[in-house]
Amino acid sequence: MFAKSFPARGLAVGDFDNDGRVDVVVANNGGPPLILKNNAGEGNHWLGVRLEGTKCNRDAVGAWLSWSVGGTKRSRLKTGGGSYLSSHDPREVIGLGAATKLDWLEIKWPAPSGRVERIENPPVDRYVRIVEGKGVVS
Ligand SMILES: [Ca+2]
Repeated sequence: MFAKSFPARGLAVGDFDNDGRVDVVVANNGGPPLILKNNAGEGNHWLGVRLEGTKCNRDAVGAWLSWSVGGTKRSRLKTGGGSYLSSHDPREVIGLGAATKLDWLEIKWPAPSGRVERIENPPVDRYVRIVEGKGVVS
């Protein structure tokens, strides 16, 4: 809850300082944006991924990301946005908490591809670029 009200019209999330903690920007009608820097979870581990489709759409919107940390599996749908006139950071951040290792990461690329790629022991605490059909390229 905020101490004051804002004429907010759109919200986008993204890691604008590349520290692996996802920040928030709120667009305000007729005023400056509100920027909320995420200071939580310092010292936790993470992996940031930039998906690049070749057969599917280039931003891989609609891809399913699944991963395992310490044997616990989670998954998430990659979206392009969801708020008024806003689009999110195209990168996804996978939080690992105190874990220092990601067991694996699996990407199910959206139609018309449908390809499933599994990356064993991906790097952590950095951003990587994953190209459809080529795995981690940088
Ligand atoms: Ca951040």
